[in-house]
Amino acid sequence: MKRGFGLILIAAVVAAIAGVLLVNSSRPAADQAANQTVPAAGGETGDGQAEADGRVTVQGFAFKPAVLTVKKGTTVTWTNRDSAKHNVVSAEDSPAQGLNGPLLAKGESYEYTFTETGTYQYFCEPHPYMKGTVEVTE
Ligand SMILES: [Cu+2]
Repeated sequence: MKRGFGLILIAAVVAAIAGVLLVNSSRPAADQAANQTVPAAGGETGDGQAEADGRVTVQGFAFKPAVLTVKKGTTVTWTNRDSAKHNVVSAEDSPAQGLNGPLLAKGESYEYTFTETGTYQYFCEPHPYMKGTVEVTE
């Protein structure tokens, strides 16, 4: 009788431990699933914004990204993050023209809306080695 009760107690403890292990092993899987949906949702939002507008950062005497592809009708914003002044001007031999921004101080931006498709090559007048391209597609 006493021994039978002991076996039941051990069985109950084993069952309880197994239950805890099961719950713990299923939790990380649930966390992983939750974590996986967050970046996926963020990525979709980022893609949507990339189609709606374009951004180029002017930093370290370079345009980032150096080549940006956008759809026709997109407004691209260049923002200077350098202490040095930069501008955005169409290269003379660029297939598509139209970029002619002012010298931008740190934190200032230049916007241009691309209403025609084409390859827009540009550079920075004070630093002609700074070059960038915007590919505008249908
Ligand atoms: Cu420059």
